Amino acid sequence: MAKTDTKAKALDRRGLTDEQLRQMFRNMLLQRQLDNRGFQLNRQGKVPFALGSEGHEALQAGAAMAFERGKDILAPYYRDLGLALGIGLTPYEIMLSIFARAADHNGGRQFPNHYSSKAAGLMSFSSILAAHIPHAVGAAYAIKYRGEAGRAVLVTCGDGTTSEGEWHESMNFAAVHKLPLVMLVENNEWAISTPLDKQMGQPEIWKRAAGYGMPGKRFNGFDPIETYEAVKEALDRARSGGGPSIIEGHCYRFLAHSTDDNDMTYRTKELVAEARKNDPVPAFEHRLIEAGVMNAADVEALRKDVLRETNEATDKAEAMPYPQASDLYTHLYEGAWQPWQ
Ligand SMILES: Cc1ncc(C[n+]2csc(CCOP(=O)(O)OP(=O)(O)O)c2C)c(N)n1
Ligand SMILES: [Mg+2]
Repeated sequence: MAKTDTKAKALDRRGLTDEQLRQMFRNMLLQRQLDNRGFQLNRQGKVPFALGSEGHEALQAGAAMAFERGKDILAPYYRDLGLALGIGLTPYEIMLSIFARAADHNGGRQFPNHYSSKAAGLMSFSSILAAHIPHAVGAAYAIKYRGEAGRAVLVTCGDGTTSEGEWHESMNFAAVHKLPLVMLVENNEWAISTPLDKQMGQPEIWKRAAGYGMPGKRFNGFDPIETYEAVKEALDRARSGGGPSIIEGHCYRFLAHSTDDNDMTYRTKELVAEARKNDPVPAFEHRLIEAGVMNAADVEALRKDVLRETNEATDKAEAMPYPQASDLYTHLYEGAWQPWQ
């Protein structure tokens, strides 16, 4: 790795070490590579569906760095590839989910991109927008009820999801009971084809926090360091008995909503190209090189390593068997009872 050059431009690193900065950057490269792979596999007819986090890389790598493994609980939503990777899931585990293989933690029975891992503290979640938020609030309630100091729940969702009734009810309940919860909103300006100004009359979601009686904050979700700082501050507060908060990271959805969506029916190429000028991946690469944390050869080596890991994960997961019809009801009903009996 590059030695810190005395002439290097100082980086406002908010306490993050060189190693943590490189880890965040690797996570961002891996997100992009795996995103790409999902779309490629879909076009090859090998997986029925894929969904990308392009534009969310910095936000998710920064947030994951603030998560305490073995203590905190993550209740994510479907676009959280980088959060899943950042708290310890492997590309192989991600690929098992995308390929819907039996060895997936959900037995290959979940919707693709809906990862879960008990070992990593990642809660299983639903495709129904906001349905996971009351569950996350319940987990935070359990932490408080049991007096488990130093733990918190990090729950995430998109901008559109904040319009759901469950979102409001959950925030209210969390505030009343001062639960150890952080509501992280990933504002990418779109909810499939619905732009932010057709979703809400007041576009700064973090400002709603005051209405519930909790702290709120907005940060630049294209900056992983700023994200890390905002998420860490909110998680530290929650872990130490200071109650919940709503924090909002601003980013952008560079790809279509999913492989089932054609975004050119509701937005223009020019609009996306304009947002891409602030692409967080090359921007962070540039900052790390400028600060002497990495050099161009380090970045090249990292890119190759990420591609190798993605290729190996793809081949290994693809070779695994699908779930069998005979285990369709496993984990659904207690004992050997079958619904048709
Ligand atoms: C209750 C409910 N309504 C509608 C949908 C269909 N749907 C799936 S994703 C989505 C958009 C959500 O947008 P946002 O919360 O901003 O997240 P993003 O996809 O932009 O990351 C919609 C409307 C759903 N899954 N659940
Ligand atoms: Mg959105």
